Amino acid sequence: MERVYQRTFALLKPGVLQRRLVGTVLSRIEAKGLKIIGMKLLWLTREQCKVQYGEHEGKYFYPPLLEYMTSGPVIALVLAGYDAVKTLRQLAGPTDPAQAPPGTIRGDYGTLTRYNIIHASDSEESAEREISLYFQEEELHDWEDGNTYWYGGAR
Ligand code: 3AN
Repeated sequence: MERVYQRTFALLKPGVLQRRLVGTVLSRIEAKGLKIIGMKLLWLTREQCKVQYGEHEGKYFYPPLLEYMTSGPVIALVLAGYDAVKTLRQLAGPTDPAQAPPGTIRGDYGTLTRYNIIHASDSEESAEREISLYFQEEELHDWEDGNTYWYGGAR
């Protein structure tokens, strides 16, 4: 199947900052070969959070999800690479960290679903929608360096 050079979106959740794991999680993302093309420290408002997680409104975990996601700052990331959406979802692991295998970010650093470390977009459409919630296009900077070869060649 042809690989698609694409962007994806991630949020490192408040617990990642509070546990001083930002560098650790970023290292995992970088080591995989995904390219950071946008990054921001944000403290989400309830309104932003409702837009982010609107599809879950009405579910039992929705109110605590909003509570948690607005409890402290998050890191918003735009990542680029071949099959970036799938690659990041695989690296993040399943939603429930107890089911996430060791070697995945959720499997290695999380225990509870509510505090599952990272949000990763589930499709290219969601990624583009989520990117536009937090970033202007001028704030994103794609780039190439000598390592591009190892991650699929030039775009
Ligand atoms: P994912 O983040 O793996 O795409 P979603 O979209 O089903 O999973 O859930 C969004 C977020 O809602 C999760 N990252 C998690 O924080 C929270 N969540 C989902 N399911 C549960 C649950 N059963 N209990 C508590 N929180 C949940």
